[in-house]
Amino acid sequence: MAYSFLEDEELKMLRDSIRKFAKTEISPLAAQLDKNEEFSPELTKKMGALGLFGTVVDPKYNGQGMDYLSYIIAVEELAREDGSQAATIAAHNSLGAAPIYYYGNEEQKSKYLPSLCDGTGLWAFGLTEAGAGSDAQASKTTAKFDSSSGEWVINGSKLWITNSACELTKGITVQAVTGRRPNGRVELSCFLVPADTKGLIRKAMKDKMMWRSSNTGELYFENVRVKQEQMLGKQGDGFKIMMETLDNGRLSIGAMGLGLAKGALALSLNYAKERETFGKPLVKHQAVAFKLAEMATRIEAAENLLYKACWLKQNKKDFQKEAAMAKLYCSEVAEYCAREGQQTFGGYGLMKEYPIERHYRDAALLRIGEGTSEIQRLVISRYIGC
Ligand code: COS
Repeated sequence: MAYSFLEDEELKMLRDSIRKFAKTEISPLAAQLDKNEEFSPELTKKMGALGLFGTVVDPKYNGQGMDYLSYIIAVEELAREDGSQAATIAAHNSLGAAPIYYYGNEEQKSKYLPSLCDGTGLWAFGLTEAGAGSDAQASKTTAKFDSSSGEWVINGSKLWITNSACELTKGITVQAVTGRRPNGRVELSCFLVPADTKGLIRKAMKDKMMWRSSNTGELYFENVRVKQEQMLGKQGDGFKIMMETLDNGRLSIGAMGLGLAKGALALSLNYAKERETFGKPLVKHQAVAFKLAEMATRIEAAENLLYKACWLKQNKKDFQKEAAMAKLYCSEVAEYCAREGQQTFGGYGLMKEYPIERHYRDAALLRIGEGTSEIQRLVISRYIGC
């Protein structure tokens, strides 16, 4: 099958509608929310009303039934304006709803998905811990089976969990150690833990440099009891579920990088056309024009890589290597474009009044979150046979 991901009319319409929404609804609020480090439930619900929750989930569970590239383009368009809002949507879809959709049994899907697709509630992905970031198997959170009650009892903590500690949080998928495998390594399993479960303490983390209006939580599990039917997948499937979820998640982080880069280029181009130095617009100085040309070229390469990875996923082909490459490269292009864009703005680019300053800070997360650039290189190196 030849591959093509050139945009058809439907994708163009989707892109235009999300761009319009981002410009009219997100852009006017972004600087203030960032300054106040404030998560906006109202804005989040508006994104839900637009159909950005449960994007690729089957309509039979209330989802939007979009294809993967459509979802990725939606995230990209949000990120052009604001990384925080894009993060809320990317985390909810790729990390929140997706594991339930892909690994849940029929009962779990029918129970949880409809309310995660209707635009009112968020679900989070509880993998990272204070001592388990890149080394995701180093989890210390445990789930012990209590045979007298037939329940699992979870103890431990999680850190940097997007969408986990706000009023819209409905629950969290939690990875916990449930035993030892015959090969001596830890056995990890996943549990669906509703936000109001007794013993679960959720706190919003503050003083972030970036994504300041997305919600990031730290979670404490103090004898949190869950029933067997809240286990996602089989006992011992937890790490595989988490890793495969991250394979998909890398596409949406790639989209955030691509969108941020495109936003930075658009801002810089506009500014360079308006601002004059030495008697002519900046854009007519070769030093600036070449900078913009380099940004545009890297964006084109990033877009091709990301959309190809989406096409592979959509067509049920191996996409994991390309997803890691797209996440790595789009993050680097985002950071490059934010920095060069800021350079184009000169002193103004250092002021919060100009969105390029926020893009510059937001770009930093992309090479760290959902697998650092070093982890992406590790994953890619394994795929190419190192
Ligand atoms: N899909 C399915 N299974 C996978 C997988 C994937 N992408 N990656 C690993 N696995 C499986 C392996 O097949 C192996 O299974 P067996 O033990 O049954 O053979 C098991 O998981 C362990 O794999 P491995 O030994 O390769 O794991 P490592 O501890 O070396 O870790 C990396 C692999 C580094 C790739 C993983 O820990 C990782 O992705 N870390 C980054 C985590 C991350 O992104 N954190 C940020 C989260 S923010 S939301």
